[in-house]
Amino acid sequence: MSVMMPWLLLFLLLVSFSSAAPRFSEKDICLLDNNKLKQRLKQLQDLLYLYELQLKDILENTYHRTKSGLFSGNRSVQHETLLPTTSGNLIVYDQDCSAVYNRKKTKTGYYRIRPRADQEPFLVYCDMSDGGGWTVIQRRSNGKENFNRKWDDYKLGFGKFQGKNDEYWLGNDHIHDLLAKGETSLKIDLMDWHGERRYAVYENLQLAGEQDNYRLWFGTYSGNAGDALSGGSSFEDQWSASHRGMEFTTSDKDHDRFLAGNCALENKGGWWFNRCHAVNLNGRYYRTGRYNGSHDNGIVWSTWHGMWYSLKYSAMKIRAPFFVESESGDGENSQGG
Ligand SMILES: [Ca+2]
Repeated sequence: MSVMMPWLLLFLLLVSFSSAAPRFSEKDICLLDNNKLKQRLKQLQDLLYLYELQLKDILENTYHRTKSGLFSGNRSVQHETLLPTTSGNLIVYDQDCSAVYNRKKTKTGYYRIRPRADQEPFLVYCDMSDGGGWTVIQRRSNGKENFNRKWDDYKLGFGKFQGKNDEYWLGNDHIHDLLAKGETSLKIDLMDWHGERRYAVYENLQLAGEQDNYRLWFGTYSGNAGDALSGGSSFEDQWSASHRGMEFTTSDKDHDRFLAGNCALENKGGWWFNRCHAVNLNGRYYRTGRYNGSHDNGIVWSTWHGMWYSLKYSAMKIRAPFFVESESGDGENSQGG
């Protein structure tokens, strides 16, 4: 009997397996494999695109060429030029809000950060809720700030940096420097005029330098606001409205794909316009949700409320992906007023 028992067990195991196995037909397995391959292909295409952008950036961006060390034989000389030139300034600034958070400064508010040692520090709003460590690069909340501005304003940043509801654009140069630190996720918090909230997360946000007109790149979407940055659900929408790979356009510098005009002029703010958009968080601030006009120029997130609804609140915030533990937070809890 003692020899028979293991065989009996094995037999029972085999029977239970064989009865469970037919749940997946060969066709199902094929479909699963096919889906996995498609996902992998998409990831590889995204990567290829990213590397092409980076290569373009390296080849065209003289800053990289002179300072990266990749193209320089003498690394020690390059290193010396990046050291502080004055010994009097002993204040060490954090590179971003994650660094602030990691130093146990976990109160939401304004902090001075310095992503690049060779540039001056600047104020930014650190959202320490929602997991903490978020650097806020854009906020709309009350319509007090004029976002219909030109290239240099969007390049350097504008708005107020005092109250928790103050509206601002951090500046394309600052955003570019922050993103150059490494892989970064973008989270966008949205609220409509009924107080309902939605969010969108994009992995691997990238912004080229000014030489490439701050061209935008981003990876996989997750969230409950819909993947509007990719242009919407139909291929036609994506072709004309996706913001992936678009350059930044303002009323005075047109880099959009709309040949007959300037999307920033029509839509009252600088953005990564295509021809023209499915998202425009820098549009005109309407004090009601639904709006009319000759152009769909409100604060738009098309996959949630469509093109003719202007949101009450938006905040764009960035953080290293390893910080992202939960995507279910309702984000910034500020109210428009
Ligand atoms: Ca144009």
